[in-house]
Amino acid sequence: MAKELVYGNICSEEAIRLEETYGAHNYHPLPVVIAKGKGAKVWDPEGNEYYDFLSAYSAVNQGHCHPKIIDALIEQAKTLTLTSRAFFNNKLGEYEKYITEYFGYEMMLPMNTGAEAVETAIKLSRKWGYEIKGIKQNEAIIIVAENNFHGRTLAIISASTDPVAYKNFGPFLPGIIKIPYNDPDALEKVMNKYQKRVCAFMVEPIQGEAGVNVPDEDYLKNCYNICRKYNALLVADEVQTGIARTGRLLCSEFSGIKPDIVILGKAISGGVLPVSAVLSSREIMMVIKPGEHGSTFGGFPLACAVAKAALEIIKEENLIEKAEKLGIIFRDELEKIDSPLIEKIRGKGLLNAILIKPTNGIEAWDVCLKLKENGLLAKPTHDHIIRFAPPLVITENELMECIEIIRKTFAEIN
Ligand code: IF1
Repeated sequence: MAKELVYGNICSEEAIRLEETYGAHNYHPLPVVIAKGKGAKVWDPEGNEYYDFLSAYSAVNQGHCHPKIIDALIEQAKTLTLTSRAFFNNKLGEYEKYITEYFGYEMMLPMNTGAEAVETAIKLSRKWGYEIKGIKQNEAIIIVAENNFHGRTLAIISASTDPVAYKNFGPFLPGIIKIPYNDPDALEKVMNKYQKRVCAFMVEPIQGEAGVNVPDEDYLKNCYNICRKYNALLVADEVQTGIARTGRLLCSEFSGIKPDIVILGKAISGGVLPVSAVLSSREIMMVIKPGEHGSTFGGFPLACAVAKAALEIIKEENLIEKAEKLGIIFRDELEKIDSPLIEKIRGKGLLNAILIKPTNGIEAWDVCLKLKENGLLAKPTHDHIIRFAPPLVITENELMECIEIIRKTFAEIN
């Protein structure tokens, strides 16, 4: 007998049936239905409570439905939502000034999804290559790292080494070279060979989808120096690692370098609206002239109000320091769990993962199902890796409660 409804008017079973009947099967969700979110917690329609350890892939760093962001959304929505860029408006310039000063860059280009911002960074890098570096027309090369994840558009999957992301979607974009991640020598070799044609090296400071793949401490700095040596741009995709997630405002700060171009998304809006941004110097950004790039909603007033509130929260609630402090506690406590299923624990700040060693037919998916039963939502990436990324607003007490849930789950599932 299904439990009575607490949130909304559709029960879990019906919600799943409707998605499976009418929606594309482009995901394989964990069998849980979320009807309400607040802070680090979510609830299903029957009122069962879970800790959210995915945070919509690091888009909800500020916690679900943060009141300050929701108030900003409602206030602005009553006044003006969208003008398009055919006209000026009274919110975009103020936001552009705020976000460029916030991250320490001269200019920004506002987009909506992370993938659109990545596409923007690719176009910007190529145009900079032709017009500033002097690369021959249609010869520009962008270097990327194997096992990357930058989004789902055709240009971006042309850079992917994951057959699940690119199979049967060809033909692909030319001018992309893939090299091993965390291997500066591989970058040096390709840069040297194609030095007149390379416009950029685009890389995630930590590879999220690849399973929270943390490179050597000096990796990004070495890549930065190689880019300087060959007059190419270092483009950091911080869509997932940015906005305090790893214990710094930007993960690239750990390397002590400032990427030439930074790509932001997800938690810029605290998960309330799709908001993304590309940040760079004036010299780079000004290669794009009126009419050469844009989007209907890019930088719309509603997004400006929401993003400004979401970024203010990061500082007001000290979420950078919190992510670093709680991340250390989280990894230390996970290391104490004695289970044949746990092969490795890795991460930075509150972006962490457990590499599962399939044992007695038990896999990461089974662990996630048991975690769900015990009140914590996490999902495997690449079969055997469970990513743990709670909202950064999680309290230390809540985190300790979650560590107990994880400990209990591994004890039960062996
Ligand atoms: C899916 C993955 C994460 C990203 C980085 C750009 C984008 C993403 C580093 C594009 C988006 C999302 C997309 C979502 C699942 C999730 C994901 F598993 F796909 F790879 F987080 F790891 N750069 N990542 O992580 O941003 O266009 O989605 O706004 O596509 O399944 P987007």
